[in-house]
Amino acid sequence: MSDRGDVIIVGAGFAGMYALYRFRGQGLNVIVLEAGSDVGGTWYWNRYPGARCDVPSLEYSFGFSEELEQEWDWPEVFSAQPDILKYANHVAERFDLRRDIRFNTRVVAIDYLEDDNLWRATTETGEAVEARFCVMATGCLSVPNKPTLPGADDFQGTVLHTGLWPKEEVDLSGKRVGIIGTGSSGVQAIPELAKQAQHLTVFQRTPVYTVPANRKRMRAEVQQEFRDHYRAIRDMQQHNPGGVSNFRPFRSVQQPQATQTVAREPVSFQQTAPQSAESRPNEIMRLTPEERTKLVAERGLGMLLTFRDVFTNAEANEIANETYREAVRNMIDDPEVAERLLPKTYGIGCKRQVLDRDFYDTFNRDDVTLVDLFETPLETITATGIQTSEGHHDLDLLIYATGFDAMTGALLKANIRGRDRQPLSDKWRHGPVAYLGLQMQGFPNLFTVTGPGSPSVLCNMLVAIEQHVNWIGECIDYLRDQGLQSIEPTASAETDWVAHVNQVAEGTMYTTPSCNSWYLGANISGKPRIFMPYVGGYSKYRERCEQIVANGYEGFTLS
Ligand code: N01
Repeated sequence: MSDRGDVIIVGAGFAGMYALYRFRGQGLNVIVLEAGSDVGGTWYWNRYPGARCDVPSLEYSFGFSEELEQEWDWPEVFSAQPDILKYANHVAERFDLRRDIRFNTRVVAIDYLEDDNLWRATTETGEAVEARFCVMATGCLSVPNKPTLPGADDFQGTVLHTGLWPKEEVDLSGKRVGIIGTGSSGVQAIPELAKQAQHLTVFQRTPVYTVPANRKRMRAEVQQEFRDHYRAIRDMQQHNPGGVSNFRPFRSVQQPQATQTVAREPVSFQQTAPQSAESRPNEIMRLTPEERTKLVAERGLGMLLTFRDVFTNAEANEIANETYREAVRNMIDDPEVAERLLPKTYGIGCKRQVLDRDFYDTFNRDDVTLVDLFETPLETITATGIQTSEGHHDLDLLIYATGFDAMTGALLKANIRGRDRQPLSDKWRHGPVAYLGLQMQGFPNLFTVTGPGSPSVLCNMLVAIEQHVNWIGECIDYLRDQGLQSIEPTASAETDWVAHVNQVAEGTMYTTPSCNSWYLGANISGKPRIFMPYVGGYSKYRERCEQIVANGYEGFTLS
């Protein structure tokens, strides 16, 4: 006997939480299934030391409740994981969300019951839940990637993954710690691990471009100014390609230039365009080598991201890359270590921008060793550490900071079967095919929040989530009002959208042949190489979604 609701939501991260709140408010009976023991999604699982967000917290927050906006205090400009998880918990309590969430409930299959036009979700304990609608709120970076390395099972020490970090305190004192991976997770964790461990060995494959993160405490005046302008700020987010307002407090900032530490210029991934034409020429090509070096020395590596041509012109990009490398050489005491840390095989802008706190300084510590896995490849993991071609590294604890099966991983892992029992894995064998990143043909009434082909990870996630959930909520209301039973895209709308997603990504730094990023699925062996998020910009995308609705759900079949 199955439980029956109107909507099944899979996942209780920010997407699932807002979807529950929104759909419940529409009078729907909602059942949320969550594998973790509590809310928070990515912020529930990624508890590794140093984890924090790369979008300012006043913007990376829900906009659906004015009361919530007014009552929540953020301690830092870019919050750390514990503070974001506190916020998620607060939202769950404030809106009494937990009563409709089944925790510790992992979904292992999702089947379309064609005769009844229902979706059935089956959990690993055999429990089944049925509903007319199914909303996958499973996140873009929620399935950790743990590469199969030779000898991995032999290791006798503790093994951890940054994306599955334990809730209990991990005591690193007196321990020899190894970490594999230098993406965003590794770069954030490394300085913190180095402070706690007896010795840290970093196993690096591809070096990273990373710029200093904003590390400012939140000032009450700035927070108040945001609160006073929140409606306008939310509106500005809707008109920005990255879903951020870039609102600059003016009342609360008395002497902006004089009070800032210029070498620690705040940089978020959306800030890739110059702020002011006079102070920052928007073409790096127009600066002399001396001017470039001076700019970076005085104002930090993040300045390289403010030149527009760095992202549009290969020559300008290489100038920025070389300026970056020169700056890193100056930061690292040991020239051999410096050389290993320099990215040389791809350019700035190909991957998700990494932000750090003291990443390079960490490699000047005596208790930190950098191992270059290209120079001295990993031969095997042993009972006591890692054997490379150059020697054995003794370890008590090994951390994988090896990323995620991004965008499609969680959807495919859920074993979704649509009409005629077609598995989603079959439909997506050459890469994800979806209309607007919201729905797939052959999977009626199943929606994906921030699915492949939508701005998702290239946008402030909270803004992207709210837009998708609102769209789905309105769609369900529309179907009910019209006495309709189902919605799904037409095959041609879906194909055209995928072609458009590919076309806008073409010619950008994201898709250059030298670029191997998780955006392209290049971090997972055998995954089709397709640029998965929509790079055309959030505001344009939102307008398109609205237009499609205004045109009577253009490209969808309603029945
Ligand atoms: O994962 P990654 P991540 N042997 O895929 C290495 C978000 N996030 O978890 O490049 C050795 O970027 C791999 O090396 P290579 C953010 O969107 C955000 O760090 O494949 N090494 C690479 O160095 C981010 O982009 C925040 O050669 C292996 C690393 O592991 C996304 O999550 C913080 C290997 C993986 O880097 C993913 O970041 C954290 C192998 N077999 C995460 N396999 C913030 O908000 C992989 N690697 C700031």
